[in-house]
Amino acid sequence: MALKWDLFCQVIDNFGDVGVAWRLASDLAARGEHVRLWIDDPSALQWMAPGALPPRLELRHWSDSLNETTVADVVIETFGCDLPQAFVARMAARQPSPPLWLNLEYLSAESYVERSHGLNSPQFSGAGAGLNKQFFYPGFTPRTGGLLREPHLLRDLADFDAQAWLASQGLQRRSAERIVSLFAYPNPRLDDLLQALEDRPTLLLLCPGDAQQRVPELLRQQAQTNLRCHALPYLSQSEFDRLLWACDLNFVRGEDSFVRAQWAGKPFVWQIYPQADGAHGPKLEAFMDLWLAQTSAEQASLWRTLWRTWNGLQAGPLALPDLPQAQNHALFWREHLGSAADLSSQLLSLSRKTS
Ligand code: TRH
Repeated sequence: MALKWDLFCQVIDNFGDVGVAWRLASDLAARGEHVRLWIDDPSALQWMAPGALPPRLELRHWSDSLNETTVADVVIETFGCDLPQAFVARMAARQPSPPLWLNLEYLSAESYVERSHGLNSPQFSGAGAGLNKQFFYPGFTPRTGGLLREPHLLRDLADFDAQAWLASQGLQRRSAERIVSLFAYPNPRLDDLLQALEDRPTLLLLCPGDAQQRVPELLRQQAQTNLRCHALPYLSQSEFDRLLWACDLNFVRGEDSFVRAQWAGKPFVWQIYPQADGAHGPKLEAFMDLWLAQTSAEQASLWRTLWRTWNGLQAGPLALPDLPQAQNHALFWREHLGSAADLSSQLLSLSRKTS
């Protein structure tokens, strides 16, 4: 029987919070669950998820939760956002069967994730006294909560026609041209990346952001260039996925586009969300350890150097490794990830065990 879900999302900055929450909410709803998605700032959904809401998905403003009288079977707070106390009090009052309360954490390949996934945090005081909150960690290994992967994703990928999709965006690959997408935080190595891409004809597709201003300025200073640039508008999430599927190399950032680049099965470069305490360095290394474990030492070293350089964690030249070789690895990695249980399936089985 379908369950009811309350999914809370607080937008801290950028688009990752809302991007992950929307994907999860729509995946659960598409699988027959009833989902209320509570967001404090839904503005990005106008372009990320335009059109009518999918069946069984309700969108609510965070502040509406204060007046809400019902509490769903499962309550998920994303990324440790603290739930409104009035709502928590109603969760505690939902007796004899309080909701399954989960904190969906940030994605990381670090070893603490396997240790922390599923840990309980019994609430001894406050509005939620008597309740238990459980940590749910997404991840890349079987002892984690997995990654978001809609049931139709791999089928859609197999049926995808890159040329037709590019044409739908008014784009066409020229002969021998490489297509690269760029979704990035402001990056002092942008100029070096453009230099590295000069080695052959390249169509560079720029997502909204700092690079859309800077790349044309940087290229204007060159007499001749192999780069053809195109500024993209904000795409819907499903069109954004297709952008990644259509390119030969994707530069992505944050959390959600980082995962989608892996499903795209194309070589990619991850710009990790920088943290003031430097915690992003070990997080980047932990992912590279997993991802590059099955590649040759030479390939691994080239990709490590590129990723560290793009992330400002290593000085020196920024060079692109051989893409066809990396393409094989990207397909291998996607198949490897695809053999694990996806995040929504894991949530569904957890919710059935406990409700
Ligand atoms: O925007 P981000 O940098 O988000 C970040 C990270 O999630 C970070 O870990 C988190 O701490 C911080 O937010 C608060 O990158 P991310 O995670 O890739 O999210 C971008 C979302 O925007 C993703 O769902 C894809 C979507 N998107 C589109 O749908 N269309 C577009 O045209 C573009 C450029 C992005």
